[in-house]
Amino acid sequence: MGYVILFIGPAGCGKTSLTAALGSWLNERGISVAYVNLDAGALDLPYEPNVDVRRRFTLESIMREEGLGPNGAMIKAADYLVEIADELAEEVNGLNIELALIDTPGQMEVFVFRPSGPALVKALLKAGSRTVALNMLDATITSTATDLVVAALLSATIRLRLEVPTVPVVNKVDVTRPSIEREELINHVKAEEYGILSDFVSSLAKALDVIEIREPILVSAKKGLGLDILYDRLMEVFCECGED
Ligand SMILES: Nc1nc2c(ncn2[C@@H]2O[C@H](COP(=O)(O)OP(=O)(O)OP(=O)(O)O)[C@@H](O)[C@H]2O)c(=O)[nH]1
Ligand SMILES: [Mg+2]
Repeated sequence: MGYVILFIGPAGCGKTSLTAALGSWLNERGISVAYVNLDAGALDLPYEPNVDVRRRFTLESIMREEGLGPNGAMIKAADYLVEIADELAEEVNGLNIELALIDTPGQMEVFVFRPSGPALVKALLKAGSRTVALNMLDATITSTATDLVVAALLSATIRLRLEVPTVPVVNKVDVTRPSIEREELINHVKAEEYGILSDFVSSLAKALDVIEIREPILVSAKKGLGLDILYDRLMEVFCECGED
């Protein structure tokens, strides 16, 4: 049985960079990792993928062969992922490594809200892999308390769609660091928004406590910041999800 980390997040938040950065960090500490690329549109990757969806199809091949534009091809690629989910999961589970790092397609909504993400997770669990989803956000567009509540909400949404534990992560903190004092969060939210929306976001902040979505981990894939804290949190979550 292997451990699997899925890197999920909006376009450009740093999924590919963090996959590579965490992989190198783990390798330097003697932990063997495998890289899995699920992005059919990726060109150059900063890591050498052990499993790569592009060996089966690319966005370009789909566009050319099926006469589709980039958006149609992206959706098609996600749908093909459903068909090969079991094969990919077996391939990942067959690797002789401690951790598999799975870099997901650029557009998270295609992965999370269409059937491909849930199908892949189901296949990974069936193949015996213990799986955690890292849900990533970009610090440069996550600066307010309300943004952090939205981040936690997104984490809850991913957990509900994929049915695996999630760890919220804010990347690019070398550029800017959001303030995340938990006790202050609701007051911050109140200060940021007014009227109905304020009450709504405050209620969300409280509701998220109930399902124990925790504060995001602040990292920088570029500078290698926060990777030790991220690793500790991941290990905690892997232990917790192994208890049932
Ligand atoms: N400053 C800074 N830039 C970063 C960091 N991580 C990634 N980037 C930059 O953000 C851009 C996108 O990074 P990627 O790793 O390709 O992000 P991604 O989420 O894989 O992107 P898509 O797969 O295209 O959606 C690149 O220009 C990276 O150099 C970081 O920690 N700090
Ligand atoms: Mg990427």
